[in-house]
Amino acid sequence: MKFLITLMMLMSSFASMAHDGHKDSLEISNVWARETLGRTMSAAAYLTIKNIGHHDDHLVSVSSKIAAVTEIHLSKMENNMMMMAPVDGGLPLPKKKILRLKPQSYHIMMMRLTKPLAKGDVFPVTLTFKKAGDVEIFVEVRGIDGKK
Ligand SMILES: [Cu+2]
Repeated sequence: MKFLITLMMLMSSFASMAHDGHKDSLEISNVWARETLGRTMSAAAYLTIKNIGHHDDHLVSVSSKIAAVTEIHLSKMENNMMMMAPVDGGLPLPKKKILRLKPQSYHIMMMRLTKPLAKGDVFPVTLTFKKAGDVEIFVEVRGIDGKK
């Protein structure tokens, strides 16, 4: 009986993996993060989310197991310095609209990483949407120049 429950849990996790990057209402692409250099123990992840559903949605929160803290951040120039801060309340994603998390703009911030990120690594991040619920995505780590 115990074995059966474990097997069912496994199967349900495979089912959610099959949905990677694509819940019916969302099209997720260009998912990547920059490798970390030296002793840097924080990293940003980027992606493009298109709402192809019939309803407005909202990216409520993000989480990952590779960092102690994972937050939605916004970078912006202030007094000629690049500053970043957590975004309160998440990000709206109206139907037919595209949300781009990209360098010098919105990003997923991971702080106090459990280990450095090396080019070629892949790690999961969970996005939580108001309508679409939890969506697991797999982030590809690229070089410091943003190239594969
Ligand atoms: Cu940040």
